[in-house]
Amino acid sequence: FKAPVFAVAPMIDWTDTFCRRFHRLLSRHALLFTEMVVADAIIHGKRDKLLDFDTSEHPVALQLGGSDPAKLSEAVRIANDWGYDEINLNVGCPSDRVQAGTFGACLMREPETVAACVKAMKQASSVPVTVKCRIGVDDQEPESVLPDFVDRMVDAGADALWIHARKAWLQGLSPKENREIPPLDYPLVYRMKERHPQFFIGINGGITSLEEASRHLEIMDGVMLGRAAYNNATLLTGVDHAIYGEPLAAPDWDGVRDAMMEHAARHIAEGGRLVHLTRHMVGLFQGFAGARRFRQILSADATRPGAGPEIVAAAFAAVDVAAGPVRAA
Ligand code: FMN
Repeated sequence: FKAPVFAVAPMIDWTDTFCRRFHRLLSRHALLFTEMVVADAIIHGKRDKLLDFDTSEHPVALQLGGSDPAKLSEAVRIANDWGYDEINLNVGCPSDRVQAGTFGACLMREPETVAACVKAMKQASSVPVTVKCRIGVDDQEPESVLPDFVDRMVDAGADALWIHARKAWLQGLSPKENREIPPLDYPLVYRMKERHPQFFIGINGGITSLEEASRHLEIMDGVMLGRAAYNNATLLTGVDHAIYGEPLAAPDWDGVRDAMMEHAARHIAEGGRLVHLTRHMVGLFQGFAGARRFRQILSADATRPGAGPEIVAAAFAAVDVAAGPVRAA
């Protein structure tokens, strides 16, 4: 597991295959996470619909939800055939739906269960197994529970840990509030890296720019951006240079447009709708002249029944891409 890694976070309803195809056109190297997929759904549900992705998406990490080692191991065994680059266990998401199955962030209270899950997943997996967690939940004391949690993940053989640097409050806060209200504690996450110099640890939560990301990478092995990467996807066009040291190059916007039109044509031919792809593109070009028109075309014209790939061309044509951003995003 080689540092540095820049990851786009797992986000339910957002980081589906169409979002990831789009993000991949903006960065060749960023690690892209799926939405969380529940182990039971893979075992009993429509596997193709849950697991299919486009080969262009690599490197892509599948995030699983679950707390039963046997089920997680079976889900991993099934998912092996799809060729994901990494399997990740969700120990950070506080949504009600997730709590009902006792998984997600509430597992911060059951580190021995998480360790058993990781061991079982490692045995079943042909690729690295990683964990995404919080620094604690509810009245837990992060200073004491997080070091213990990290130690157990290392002992269990996890290949990496992604830490969302804030607590989750399982009672009283909505999932959205749980991404905003509990304060961020980056220094605590930095100390986990000091404690385990040989173990890959990535940091997540509230990072909004590549400058901030680079600063975290002076200490951490990886940075993971969620909302900023999604809402301001233009940011991803700087990742290959700023994080992976590739030569500085202007984004190939014509290439992005053409590839999205191809993805759209294929998806529509298979019975899908244009909006499944374009809904993820609305936040592109923040700060560019014409961004407003771009947004309007994608949120109105692209949603009409029968809308075709030419709408994508029209949206791009509304933007002065050559001038680049003319005001702060
Ligand atoms: N975290 C998960 O581990 N699994 C999920 O499926 C998941 N779904 C999310 C859906 C949305 C719409 C958002 C905004 C966040 C979600 N998260 C999920 C949390 C993000 O992965 C990330 O930890 C959080 O947004 C903090 O990072 P950020 O400040 O860069 O956005």
